Amino acid sequence: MTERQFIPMIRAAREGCQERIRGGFPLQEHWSILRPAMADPLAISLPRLRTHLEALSRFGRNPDGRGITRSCWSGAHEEARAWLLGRMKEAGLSTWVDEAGNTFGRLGNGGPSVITGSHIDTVPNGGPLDGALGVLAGLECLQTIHESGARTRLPLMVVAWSDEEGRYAGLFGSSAFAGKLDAKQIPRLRAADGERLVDAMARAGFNAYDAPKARCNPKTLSAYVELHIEQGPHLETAKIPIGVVEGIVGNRRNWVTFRGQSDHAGTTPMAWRRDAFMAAAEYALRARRLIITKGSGRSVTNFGRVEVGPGVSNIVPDRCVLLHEMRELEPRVLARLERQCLALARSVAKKWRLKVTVDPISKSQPARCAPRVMRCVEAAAAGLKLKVKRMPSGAGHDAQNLALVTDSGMLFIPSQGGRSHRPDETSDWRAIERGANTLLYTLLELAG
Ligand code: HGY
Ligand code: MN
Ligand code: MN
Repeated sequence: MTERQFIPMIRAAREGCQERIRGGFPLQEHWSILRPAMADPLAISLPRLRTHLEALSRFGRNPDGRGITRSCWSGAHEEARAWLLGRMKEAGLSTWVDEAGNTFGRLGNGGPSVITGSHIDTVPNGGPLDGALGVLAGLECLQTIHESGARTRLPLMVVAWSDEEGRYAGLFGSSAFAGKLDAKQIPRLRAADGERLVDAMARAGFNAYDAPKARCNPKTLSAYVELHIEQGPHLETAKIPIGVVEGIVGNRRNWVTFRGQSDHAGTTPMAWRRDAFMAAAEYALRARRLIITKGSGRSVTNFGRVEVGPGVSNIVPDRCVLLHEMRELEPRVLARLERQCLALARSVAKKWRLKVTVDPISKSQPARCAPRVMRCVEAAAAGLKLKVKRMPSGAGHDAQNLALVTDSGMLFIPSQGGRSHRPDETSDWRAIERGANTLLYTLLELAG
């Protein structure tokens, strides 16, 4: 069938489909009409996407050749940003970087944009797909559309959001874009090792105090959709290729500092000791229990860092700092758990006759994904004859900030063994191709 023949079909199907969107019908018929009719249906180039994923994974590759450490604003990250801008230009996109370090590529003009993307920063010793997949699959989709000569009704954009992993502040770039960045916090933001955000950004050529200027005008946006690896075991276990994200957990990250009394570790009677480490250890175990038993059943918590001072064998610790985070999909449950943990910290400190302070680092709100975006992902998957599963995201993502300013959603592909935030994070190439093609048709649907 030639293009001349199937264009009218597209128009008819689209009328029908817009009808269905208004009427709330699923879009499945839309794509089942279209795709078989299309002589050579649009598809991403897996070889090119693979080349780009492998190239990006080399920036910040650890000396042992396994994990990747590409923290935002680091030399490796800024080299990766320059490389990405080059690929965006090659793909025919107009490009720019905003004051919060978000890297943009755009195809088309006029009208509110349909945005896709993710992040190119990684956790320390992380894997090659977390974030990178969403940015490079998004770029691949825009390049495929551009090369096909197809013109969408709305412009398309692909973005790499800065510091999603939160070395300094979680979801930093998309928070600034969504107008959520608290300017007063900027001088206080620092990494767990003490390095200040202001210094890290200055080294990369950015003025951290300008970051709030990255705030978007929501009227210039039509929708956001992000492709990401699931980072958990559910899709692989269920043998389902595409996850349609219904909601994204909120996160509370705090420093919990217990201050006691240093004493001789040999001569001080055990009952006399005001041992900061012991109080912190009791708090950690009881907070974990509280979140498991009093949360939603999906609530989770983690203690990713412990600092004990003065840190020598023969002195009773007088200071212990915990890096404590908790996550939950229901806003009220998350707020209650944070309050209960604060009360627990105070009661443990009292029991051990020492002081405790809880200092917030970052907080993100849980977000519900937009039904319109979810339906478009499901229609695109149906057109590709791929089964889908609606599910929550236990990981935080930039999409939850975009939900504050536009219709926002996500799609997942399975992670092998559910592994992520570790060097052996991986998904198979067929899964990556399915995810990227589903993203392609989701973008075509959202951008008309
Ligand atoms: O930590 C997270 O949830 C995400 O991977 N940034
Ligand atoms: Mn991620
Ligand atoms: Mn991550």
